[in-house]
Amino acid sequence: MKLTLITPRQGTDYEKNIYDYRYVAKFIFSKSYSGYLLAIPTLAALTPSDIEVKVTDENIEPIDFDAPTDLVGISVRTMFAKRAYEIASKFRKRGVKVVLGGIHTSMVPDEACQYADSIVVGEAEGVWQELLQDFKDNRLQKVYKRTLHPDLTQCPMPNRSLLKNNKYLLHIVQTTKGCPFFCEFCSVHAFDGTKIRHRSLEQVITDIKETQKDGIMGRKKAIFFADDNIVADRKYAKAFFKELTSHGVSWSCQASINVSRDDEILDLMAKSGCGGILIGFESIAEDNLRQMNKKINLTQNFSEAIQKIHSHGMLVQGSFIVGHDNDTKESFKKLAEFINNNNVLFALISILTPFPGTALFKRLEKDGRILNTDWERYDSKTVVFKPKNITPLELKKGLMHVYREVYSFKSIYRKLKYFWERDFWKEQNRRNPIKFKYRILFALRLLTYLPTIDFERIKFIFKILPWVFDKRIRLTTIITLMAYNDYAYSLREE
Ligand code: B12
Repeated sequence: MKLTLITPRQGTDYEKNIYDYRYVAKFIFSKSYSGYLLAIPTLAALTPSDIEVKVTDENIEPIDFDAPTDLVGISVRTMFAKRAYEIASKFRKRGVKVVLGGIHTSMVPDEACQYADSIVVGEAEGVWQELLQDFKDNRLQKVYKRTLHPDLTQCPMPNRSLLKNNKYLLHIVQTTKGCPFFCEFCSVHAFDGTKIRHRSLEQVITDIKETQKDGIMGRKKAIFFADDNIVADRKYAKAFFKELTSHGVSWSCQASINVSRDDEILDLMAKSGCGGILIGFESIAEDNLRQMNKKINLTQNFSEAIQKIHSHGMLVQGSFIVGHDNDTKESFKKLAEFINNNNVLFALISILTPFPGTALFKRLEKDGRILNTDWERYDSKTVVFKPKNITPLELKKGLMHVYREVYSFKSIYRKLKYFWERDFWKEQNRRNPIKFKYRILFALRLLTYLPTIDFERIKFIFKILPWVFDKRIRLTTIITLMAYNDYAYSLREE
């Protein structure tokens, strides 16, 4: 039996997605993509060995719709649900049975059922083998749903051997699942549960060792931990970071803001190779935080938290949402100033998006404020609901304003200088030095960006050129920031 597992591409202008790093890869003439969906190697690992598995990620390769296959499994998130349904329809037309799974499928099962022969609601562990057996026995059910969340210590290690690993810049690993918070815009508590479940340290370390077998530009690949909050279970997290320290891994993660209260944990994170922590600040206005029920953020001074994390040698990647009910036209300027004044080098700004299954979706739907459910537009940079105090166009323009303010070359340079003056990347550069030949290549590549009429860019390139040969800077950081500048200016009003 042949099974094909598919990741659909992310929207039509998916190349202009701040998360996908194609922009960054382009700088080094690479076609690499950020990272795979962990669901795919997870499903591959759960599949019995007598089944031949093929994996296709449409973000890095086209789908062969004529390839021989008996069953297709597609992972679905809202922003690529439309494409997932198109793919499913094409295979079904050919008579191939299709199974859909993932967060979107689980939040709108009735919709997903229309496009599939079978769906999995929730996590696949514990139902996937049953589904495959039913398929073999020709009695595939329409819906498979597990009532209890799986014990992660009993789950197999993801099987990454089928992925085209050389096409990805990062590896994705997970240590825990679940989230005890009930933020209005998020569906994680409904999907993964509120109790933190974790894999055993042995499982995680074995998994990590496996990922360190391949590299990029002569280095081992960095890891992004797909936990919602890597420090949710502090005792476990500390034990894990201690264990990780001897493995020489570079990594980044998501964590809640209260991580900044614990110097011991920050120290362990930095020592074990953490270079950046993505924190969901969501809004700098208290009334917004209250409305979205993000209680944890109300207990902390954001500026102090950022400074504390920076003082441990880790960058804060700040995630902010615009379009809350208390946001006005003035909010965008304030947000851009906050990001710049606090030296948040990497800021991710999203338009509030009512993903299905969230309390936010229910509230806006009840109030007749959902403008459309064209899932392709649920990409966090398109307005899909009626904002309260501003128009949809003002919201989009506000997003563009913030991006352009924080990623203007002037402001990138100012922030880079701040970190350069403090020799911020000392430890990372010692651990992972950049070879001289790469510095030369980098300088030459920068020069190719000169024939442009963008004077800010020209000034920036001349100012940072000497830094390229300075050990205090990280070239990957410069590349990423230049890519983000491109992204900021690629945003359109509609
Ligand atoms: C890691 C992560 C990221 C990483 C991405 C890394 C990557 N390559 O995946 C980063 C930080 C870049 C990111 C960014 C964003 N993310 Co995100 N992210 C996550 C997170 C925390 C974990 C996902 C993960 O890897 N889980 C581990 C795997 C193993 O679990 P899984 O994918 O759910 O798969 C299981 C089941 O779903 C099922 N399954 C999945 N697929 C299939 C397929 C079949 C056939 C079957 C049978 C079963 C099945 O079985 C699997 C095993 O149990 C989730 C939250 C969460 N806890 O799920 C949010 C989440 C997926 N992200 C979300 C969002 C909104 C975003 C952003 C839009 C945020 C923003 N505002 O900018 C961006 C968009 C990026 C993009 N364009 O895709 C939402 C998506 C909501 C939705 N309805 O689609 C989630 C659910 C969080 C939330 N707030 O609700 N994200």
